[in-house]
Amino acid sequence: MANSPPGTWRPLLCCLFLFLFLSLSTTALAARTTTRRHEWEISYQLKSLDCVRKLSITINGQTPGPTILAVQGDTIVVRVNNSLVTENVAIHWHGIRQHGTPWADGTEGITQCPILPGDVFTYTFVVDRPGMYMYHGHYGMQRSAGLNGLIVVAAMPGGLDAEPFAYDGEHNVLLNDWWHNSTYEQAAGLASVPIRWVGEPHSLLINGRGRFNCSAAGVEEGSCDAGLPECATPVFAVVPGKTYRFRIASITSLSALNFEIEGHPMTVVEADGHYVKPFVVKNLNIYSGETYSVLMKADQDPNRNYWLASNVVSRKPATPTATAILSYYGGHTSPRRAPPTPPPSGPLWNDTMYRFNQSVATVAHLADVEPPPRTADRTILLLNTQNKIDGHIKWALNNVSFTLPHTPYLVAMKSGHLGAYDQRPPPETYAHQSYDIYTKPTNPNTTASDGLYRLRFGSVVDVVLQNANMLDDNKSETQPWHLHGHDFWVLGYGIGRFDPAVHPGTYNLKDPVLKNTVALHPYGWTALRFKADNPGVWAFHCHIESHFFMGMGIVFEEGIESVPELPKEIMGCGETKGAGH
Ligand SMILES: *[C@@H]1O[C@H](CO)[C@@H](O)[C@H](O)[C@H]1NC(C)=O
Ligand SMILES: *[C@@H]1O[C@H](CO)[C@@H](O)[C@H](O)[C@H]1NC(C)=O
Ligand SMILES: *[C@@H]1O[C@H](CO)[C@@H](O)[C@H](O)[C@H]1NC(C)=O
Ligand SMILES: *[C@@H]1O[C@H](CO)[C@@H](O)[C@H](O)[C@H]1NC(C)=O
Ligand SMILES: *[C@@H]1O[C@H](CO)[C@@H](O)[C@H](O)[C@H]1NC(C)=O
Ligand SMILES: *[C@@H]1O[C@H](CO)[C@@H](O)[C@H](O)[C@H]1NC(C)=O
Ligand SMILES: *[C@@H]1O[C@H](CO)[C@@H](O)[C@H](O)[C@H]1NC(C)=O
Ligand SMILES: *[C@@H]1O[C@H](CO)[C@@H](O)[C@H](O)[C@H]1NC(C)=O
Ligand SMILES: [Cu+2]
Repeated sequence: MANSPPGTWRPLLCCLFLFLFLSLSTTALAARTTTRRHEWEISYQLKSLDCVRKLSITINGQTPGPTILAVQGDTIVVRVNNSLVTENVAIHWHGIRQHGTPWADGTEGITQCPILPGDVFTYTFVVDRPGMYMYHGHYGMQRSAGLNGLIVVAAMPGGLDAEPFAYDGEHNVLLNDWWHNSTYEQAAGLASVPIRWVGEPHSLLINGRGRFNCSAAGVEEGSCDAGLPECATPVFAVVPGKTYRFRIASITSLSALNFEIEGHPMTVVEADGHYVKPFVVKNLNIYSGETYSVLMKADQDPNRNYWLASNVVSRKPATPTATAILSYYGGHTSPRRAPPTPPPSGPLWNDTMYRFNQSVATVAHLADVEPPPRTADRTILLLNTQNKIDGHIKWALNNVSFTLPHTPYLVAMKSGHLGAYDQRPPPETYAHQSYDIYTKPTNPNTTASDGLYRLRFGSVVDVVLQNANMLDDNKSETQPWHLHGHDFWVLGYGIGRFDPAVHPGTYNLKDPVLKNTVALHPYGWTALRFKADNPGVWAFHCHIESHFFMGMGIVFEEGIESVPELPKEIMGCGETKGAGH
């Protein structure tokens, strides 16, 4: 080491640490962990998820795709064969931090080139923490076309992360929204002047099933069949007297949802893979990209069925309630019989404080408190606005609308292709003292950029998201923000203008929950803190598919110098043509 030329040992040391970390996390647990291999063929197929036939992206013929089951510490290997014929693909492992494998995050344009039609790409990564996670397409709007599914990681038996609660059985619930329009039509509509907004979903899905009204207007003759088993109402069976863990995830493209099990209060015990201080809800608000576990006691009359219901909140609903059935084993009723009552309609869609209160109530479990650093090294204030570029409607952060570069940052930065993206860093703040968050932007024009935020490796970063009025009068929407490569502490929420001189004093530094996705409420602010300790390039974006498409995201880089040599397979596009493929 002493003989190393100055300046080179530091990155070497980082590599060494990374190597040690990787080998520790694989060897120390090696005795008990498993490598789980999956072979996936991605193809378009005609599916009738809500009884209406639609061209959908499937994995081995299924949408949602197969659930990946694993135990904490396992290595997951997914060999993806792109049989979409005329379309690229990339798959993101939502909530998996990819320590030591930043090239496996699956974000096209950020961590990898897209997988070309006919090509095969293998994702290999470790699931180092128990919890419920998801995977989904991260190229164009493919997530909305059906490319999504669940990852369920069980706690290592007797390990440090064992659950601080008990249950007898479990069920998985994947919530989604669904349109009959193709994602190409939606994308073209979003990019048009005037915009053709995607509109409210045609259906809501529970575990990939919904029910569209085949007699309703606009259904093409012969394309809707209410009798298909594919769209039969899902049934969740329970044994009387037992306690169930429902793992609930939302992969919606647009909708904020509310989820309820009729007549059965739920105790929230986990969020985004972290145990939370238990609290009881009649129904649960869940935003796109979030996961929760709730405990439910099967203690009601077993001789009737109950609804599981999902409703749109936060936007004026124009989509029928999604339903499934809760049925007791041994009860005197058929498991498929519709419950005798109408399905729950959820709370008032525009009761922002009701949802805000749930956000505030979600704090770390006493047994799982990981206190955040007391202070941050850097604070980035991000104003969320709706804007225009040449008449096209966009979203912007601090007046910059995000575009993806043609060469993935990870590849460009490691190989010194400085021309591949805008070298000017985006703004750290906005005119927070004078900007009126309650009125439309006075000048809606903005500019696009693919510049990124470079973070000092190991530093502590605060991000405060500030919501504002959109281009329409008196309108501000909930934005679910998702960070790749990390969990962040949720330090606080507010409604109104964030004041950097006042609000940091109200932060919860005692028991904040760690999450990877968080709501920014209408006209509100949300404050987050994370450690820039994962070498790589990571997206931070609104999880509403069309909002990200319209520029609602940023990118962080940290510790790029200690990322080891990249696999060739992630290259082959933009300025790296000739490499890889
Ligand atoms: C991908 O799947 C197609 C269709 O099943 C098959 O013909 C092809 O051989 C597969 N490619 C690879 C590299 O496995
Ligand atoms: C979706 O399809 C319907 C029926 O064809 C059409 O009227 C509507 O404009 C489409 N929406 C978008 C956003 O393309
Ligand atoms: C389905 O749509 C038809 C036509 O609009 C309507 O008459 C009927 O009541 C609807 N059925 C349900 C269950 O909503
Ligand atoms: C909420 O929306 C309903 C209509 O869906 C409306 O009648 C009510 O006034 C709204 N409440 C608030 C507080 O805006
Ligand atoms: C939210 O919580 C506050 C403080 O606990 C309470 O006063 C208020 O009634 C709650 N609002 C709603 C809509 O639940
Ligand atoms: C915004 O940009 C458009 C051109 O795209 C231009 O016509 C308009 O004058 C600009 N608005 C302002 C307030 O500068
Ligand atoms: C945003 O940027 C545009 C174009 O550079 C400019 O015209 C506009 O005034 C800016 N808006 C704000 C709120 O800073
Ligand atoms: C917006 O809300 C304010 C305050 O509630 C009200 O005075 C104003 O008339 C509203 N504007 C529109 C266009 O609805
Ligand atoms: Cu958004």
